[in-house]
Amino acid sequence: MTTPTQPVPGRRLNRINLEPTAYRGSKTTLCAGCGHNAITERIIDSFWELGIQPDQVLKLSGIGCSSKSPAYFLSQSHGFNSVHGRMPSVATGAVVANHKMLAIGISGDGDTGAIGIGQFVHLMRRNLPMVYIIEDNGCYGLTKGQFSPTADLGSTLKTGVINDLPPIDTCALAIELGASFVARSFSGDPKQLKAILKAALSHRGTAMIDVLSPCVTFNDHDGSTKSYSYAKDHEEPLSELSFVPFFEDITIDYEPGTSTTVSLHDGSKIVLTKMSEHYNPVDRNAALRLLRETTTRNEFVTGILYIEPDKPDFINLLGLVDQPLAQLDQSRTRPSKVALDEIMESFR
Ligand SMILES: Cc1ncc(C[n+]2csc(CCOP(=O)(O)OP(=O)(O)O)c2C)c(N)n1
Ligand code: SF4
Ligand SMILES: [Mg+2]
Repeated sequence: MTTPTQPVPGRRLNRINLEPTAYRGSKTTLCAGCGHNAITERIIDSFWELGIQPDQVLKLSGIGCSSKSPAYFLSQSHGFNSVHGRMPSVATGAVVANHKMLAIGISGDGDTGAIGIGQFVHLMRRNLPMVYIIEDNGCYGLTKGQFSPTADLGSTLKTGVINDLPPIDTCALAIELGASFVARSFSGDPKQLKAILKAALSHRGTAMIDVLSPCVTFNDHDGSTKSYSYAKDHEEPLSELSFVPFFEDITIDYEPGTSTTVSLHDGSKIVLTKMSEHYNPVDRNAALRLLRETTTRNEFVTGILYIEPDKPDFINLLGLVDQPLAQLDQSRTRPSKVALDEIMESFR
């Protein structure tokens, strides 16, 4: 267990008496200015502010610059850097083995949308309780900037090569497949990203967040739709988003009739104010329609696009006992000789 620091005047401690440094990892080796580093900072802030015990966290990833990120946060958590595109199956095994752990997976648009698309699809439809972040830069940063499947039609590489394939919208795909929390954000929008991350960490089910995260080395030029300037000019926040954790009693001011509150299973609340007219975040068809309409207008819509707080997660669906499988005695996980003999007998 991470040892709490003794309260010292002037030190910032969270509700479990840990300083922000207890949530940091090793020093980043990514390029200065890479969007992935900004996401790492917001992850550290969110875990610290929520007061999550670091050794109760599983960090998972695939391969890519993005997938290196778990090394840069929560050094006292459990981590597994899997094979390219195969993080969902490792996450599924780990969460089924111990559903008391809080799992967070970091992937890239290549790791998820190309080699890992098959695994992503099944993760979304299973509603495995975990936070799944795509650090989306529209390219394969680690292998020197080739187009990824989220690159927009007509966008260009630095060399001038034009992308002639349509993109995969990972948010639309996740909603279609049954993910119970789907959001989009931008690494350059720290306030919104932190609110979304905290809500995702408090949600029970798959929380999929696609975060536009510019690659400053290979994909931050005119002609890219995943650059800082393009994102700043085209971002359309769906609402103003506040997150109220279950352990805080905060009142949020808003004009009557202009807000929607979504309650999560642990008693935390997401308060969405200044919503786009008629938008209802619990309406799946509305979310898909919104994505289609805004994409057609070349808008990059951000916020919590869809949430279904009460959808049964994979652990409920499997009917697992409360005690983690990994901690059960063999007498409860292995059929006895008598039971096996009975089964064999039944095949005669
Ligand atoms: C099985 C396998 N195929 C291909 C590669 C080469 N490879 C490494 S990272 C990567 C793409 C990474 O792109 P993305 O997931 O978008 O991450 P980014 O680096 O952009 O953050 C590829 C194709 C690999 N490591 N393993
Ligand atoms: S190559 Fe691109 S994605 Fe990779 S660390 Fe550098 S800026 Fe980030
Ligand atoms: Mg990428």
